Amino acid sequence: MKRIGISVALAAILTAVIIWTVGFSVISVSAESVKYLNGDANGDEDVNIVDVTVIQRLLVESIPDNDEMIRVRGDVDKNGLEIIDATHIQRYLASYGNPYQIGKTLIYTPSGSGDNTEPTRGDNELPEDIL
Ligand SMILES: [Ca+2]
Ligand SMILES: [Ca+2]
Repeated sequence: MKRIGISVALAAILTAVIIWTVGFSVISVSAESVKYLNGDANGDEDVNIVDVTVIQRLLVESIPDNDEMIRVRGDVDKNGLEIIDATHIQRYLASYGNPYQIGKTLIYTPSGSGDNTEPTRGDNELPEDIL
């Protein structure tokens, strides 16, 4: 009878450790995910001409991107930050269409395992309506 009691106690302790570990992992993963507005390069929760300027300045290395989030938020077509991303934002601001979900809330997960909604069109490919 004493052995059964010890086994039950060990099982309870093991279960508690597993629950604590799994719970901690879930908290860690969710803490890494970041919501952002696609195209909001400076992270002020608005997409406007300042974001175009921030992208241009980052590309000529006149401002730093310490946490790499300017590149994430400004890369509207999700193929790396390039000057065409600034152009896409300018076109969005001028109401020439929005094929890259600019202004939509997306989720960035640094590991790449989460929902990094990818409105990808292709490498530097312009929307057909401007070609
Ligand atoms: Ca902004
Ligand atoms: Ca891009």
